[in-house]
Parts: sequence; C-alpha cells; structure tokens
Amino acid sequence: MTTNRTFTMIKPDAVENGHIGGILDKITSAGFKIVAMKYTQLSKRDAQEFYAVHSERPFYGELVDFMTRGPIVSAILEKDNAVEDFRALIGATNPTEAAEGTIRKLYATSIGENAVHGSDSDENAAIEGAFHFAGREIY
Ligand code: RTP
Ligand code: MG
Repeated sequence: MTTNRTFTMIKPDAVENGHIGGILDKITSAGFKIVAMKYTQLSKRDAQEFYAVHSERPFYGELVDFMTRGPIVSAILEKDNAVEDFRALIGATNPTEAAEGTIRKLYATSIGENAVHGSDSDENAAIEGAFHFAGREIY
C-alpha cells in the first residue's frame, strides 16, 4: 500500500508528561514532513465522533474521557507510504507489545494511554485529517 499522507495526534498523556518535543523529533527524523499542525483540546462531542467506530467497545467511555482531559497536538504528515510507515514508527497499541525504539515503547503509559494516534488506512487518514483541519490550514 502506498500513500503520501497520514493523520496523527499526540495524546493528552504524552503532552502532560512533556513528550511533545521528543515525539516530534522521532516523527521528523523518520522522514515525515509536517503539512498541518495545531495544539488544541477535543470536546466530548469531537472525541465521540472521532472514535465513533469504537462506540460499542467496553473502553469507549474511558477513551473519550482520556482524549478530552487535556490538550493534544494534531497533525497531518507526508511521506511515501505514510500510513503504514507511521504505524510501524508508533508501534503496537499496547506499549508492552511495542517494538524497541517505537514511539509507544518510549513514551506510552498503558494500552489506553498510549501517547499517539496513527490512521489505519488511506481512507481514514483523509477523513481524520479533514475532521481536524480546514483546507487552508494544510500546506
Ligand atoms: P489509534 O487508533 O489511537 O492509533 O490506536 P490503535 O489503532 O493502535 O488502536 P485502536 O484499536 O484503534 O484503539 C483506539 C484507542 O483506544 C484505546 N484503547 N484502549 N483499554 C483498552 O483495552 C483499549 N484498547 C484500545 C487506545 O488509546 C487506542 O489507541
Ligand atoms: Mg486505530
């Protein structure tokens, strides 16, 4: 699969723990170019809509509470094969299963509070990017 853009968020746990700089360094050092970025906080409604695909899962309420408890950094990233390469860079959902050197291995706290989001398909990357950014905010 090849694509050139993906969408990410640095989640509230990583912001609280002072890891914005470390995570952005990993992202840009891996060859991703930032084409849109903002520091913002999700409302409950935003988080419910963003994670609607998980609405029947037992962790949905906890996930919405977590993702709205403090600011996040959201960004659109550009690179060849962006979606797949970024998922490799962040590592497994559960940091105890994440490979050495991945962002989640380095910075995540738990399976729920796992430092970063990465889109799981080209289609979702486009939907998620458009959810967070107006066209004029993307360079
Ligand atoms: P993400 O969407 O954030 O990039 O993470 P992912 O694809 O690796 O994982 P996904 O299955 O899409 O789950 C979305 C987020 O929900 C939280 N979660 N908590 N407590 C739990 O068992 C649990 N499982 C998932 C995590 O914040 C996960 O990233
Ligand atoms: Mg996911």
